[in-house]
Amino acid sequence: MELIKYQDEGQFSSGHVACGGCVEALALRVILNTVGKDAIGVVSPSCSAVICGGYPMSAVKIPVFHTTLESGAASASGIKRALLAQGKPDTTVICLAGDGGTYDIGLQALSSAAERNEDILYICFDNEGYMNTGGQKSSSTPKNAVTGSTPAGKTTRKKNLIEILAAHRIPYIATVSPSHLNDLAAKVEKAKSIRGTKVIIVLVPCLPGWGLPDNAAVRTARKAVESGVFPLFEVFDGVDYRLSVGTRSQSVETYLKEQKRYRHLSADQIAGLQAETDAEWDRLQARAVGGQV
Ligand SMILES: Cc1ncc(C[n+]2csc(CCOP(=O)(O)OP(=O)(O)O)c2C)c(N)n1
Ligand code: SF4
Ligand SMILES: [Mg+2]
Repeated sequence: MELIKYQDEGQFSSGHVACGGCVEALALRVILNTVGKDAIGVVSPSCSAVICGGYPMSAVKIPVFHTTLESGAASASGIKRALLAQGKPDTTVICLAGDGGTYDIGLQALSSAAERNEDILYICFDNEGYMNTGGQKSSSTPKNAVTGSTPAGKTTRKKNLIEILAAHRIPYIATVSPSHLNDLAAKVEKAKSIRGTKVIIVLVPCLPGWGLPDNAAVRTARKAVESGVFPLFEVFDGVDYRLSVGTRSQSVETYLKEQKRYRHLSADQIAGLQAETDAEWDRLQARAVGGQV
């Protein structure tokens, strides 16, 4: 049981229109309260755009610029440079985008911003699919998962975005989970104090997209971390890997079994996913120093 050390500054209001039980809203609430009042949001078309809402009904207390799916990091770069020109270097420019807007359609803009080391905080809410348009696959969708556009299960692996970003040698990359909110808040706080491009990937078990009951998202996120399917770690300057949770305590099958997107899996397929997770875990262990959140 984790006691959440958390001060709500009122940066996120009730009455937003996320699905009841959505942990993207929970994570966004903690992120925005940690970032504080001196911030501007840049929001790509995604569930976070739906959650933030449109003027004058926004659920978030910071000004928000709704951008296109391709251009989140480019818009944020422009806003940050305008703030610098106005003599306001301390305002945090925070991108809120989905995995489709990050791994796929916005990747070129993100890569360019990372190459320029723009001073932005980029949050990717990774629900492993194009969810607010009905649940199509993205390049973040994991192997074997059923989506609206992969009805027999996706045949290819989840794109390793962290290694792509690490190759840009940006100062900070981290994975976080709504099951580990103290770790999430600490990483957002750390990112805020670093100049340059920071990217945080938030795992978001999506209730309709993954086929989960309304009360299962935090539990599923915790299983993702504890099985090693979604390890929590940080990468400094693209080379220095640090594990936030250095052990595994659950099987991959335990993580898969509550999700309807995996209910068609054979024992061989489950064993294959366990073997792939083990291999990735060993690779991460080999390059990281680790601990316990
Ligand atoms: C170039 C482009 N293609 C398609 C769309 C339609 N569209 C709007 S939101 C969205 C889904 C985005 O998925 P993701 O970024 O993963 O966010 P999620 O909805 O899962 O939170 C799509 C396809 C668009 N706005 N722009
Ligand atoms: S579709 Fe998924 S990510 Fe989007 S609001 Fe609903 S539960 Fe949250
Ligand atoms: Mg998505």
